[in-house]
Amino acid sequence: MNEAAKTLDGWYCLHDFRAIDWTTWKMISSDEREAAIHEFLSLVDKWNTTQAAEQGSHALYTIVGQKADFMMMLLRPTMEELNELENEFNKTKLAEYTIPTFSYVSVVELSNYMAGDSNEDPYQNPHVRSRLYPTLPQAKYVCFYPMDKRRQGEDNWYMLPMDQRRELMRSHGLIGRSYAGKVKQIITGSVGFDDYEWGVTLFADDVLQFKKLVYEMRFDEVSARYGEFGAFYVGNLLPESGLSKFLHV
Ligand code: 76R
Repeated sequence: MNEAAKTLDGWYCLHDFRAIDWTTWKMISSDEREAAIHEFLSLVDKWNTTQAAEQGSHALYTIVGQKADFMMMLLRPTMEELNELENEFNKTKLAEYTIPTFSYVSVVELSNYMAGDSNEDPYQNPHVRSRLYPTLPQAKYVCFYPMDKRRQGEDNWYMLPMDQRRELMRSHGLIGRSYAGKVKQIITGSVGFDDYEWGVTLFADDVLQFKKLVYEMRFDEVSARYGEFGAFYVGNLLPESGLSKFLHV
């Protein structure tokens, strides 16, 4: 019997990480820099219009550490639109001074481990819709990492029967819920899209809550036995009003 968890899939998601080539950015005139910032702000303005029409969402964060300088997280109804967005950015003046360091392609995902029995169409449920098509919060901090569920010897998530996975996910969900109001998580599925199976994006106003939550989950069987993790990125909210300062040299 095929016991794959059923998923509900929402907006497509691109996490686009860039470093800034500060050396060449400093070499151009301040007028050119102003024009590049202005052009980028007009692009963000277009994203704001899309977001206000609930046809997508976006978030900008500066990244701490050498893995990147900033991240654009973009959500759109189709893969084509995501692709257009990244190309549009790549054609801007600012992009000439950025170096792509990492990207992640996925789709907002809810799985049915915790779902109750119901005959209603989940895609019509307003609560489900708000999670599949979320407006990203303007939280002060973001944490992103890709992850897999292990498939190794005795520890093979994909060989476990549905009932057992559901039980394990219940305990996972309980830990998660104890962070309600402190950490908001968006799970995006990326099997067939990118190198890991999921992207985990966490938002919080207290950055320490990321460490506490991820640490606590490490002791839970789902993560302790079955979790495999990629690189972690942590960053600070980059509001539009802060862009000029961030790019000021
Ligand atoms: O969707 C739900 O809220 C129901 C319960 C739930 C599911 C099905 C849930 C709750 N998660 C689910 C699925 Mn989760 N989650 C992670 C990580 O660092 C680690 O150890 C793991 C990374 C965190 C921090 C986290 C947080 N979750 C998943 C899946 C898909 C699994 C699959 O399909 O096999 C992954 C990969 C994953 C990973 N999870 C929660 C949280 C939090 C904070 C919650 C509570 C959400 C809430 O109740 O509001």
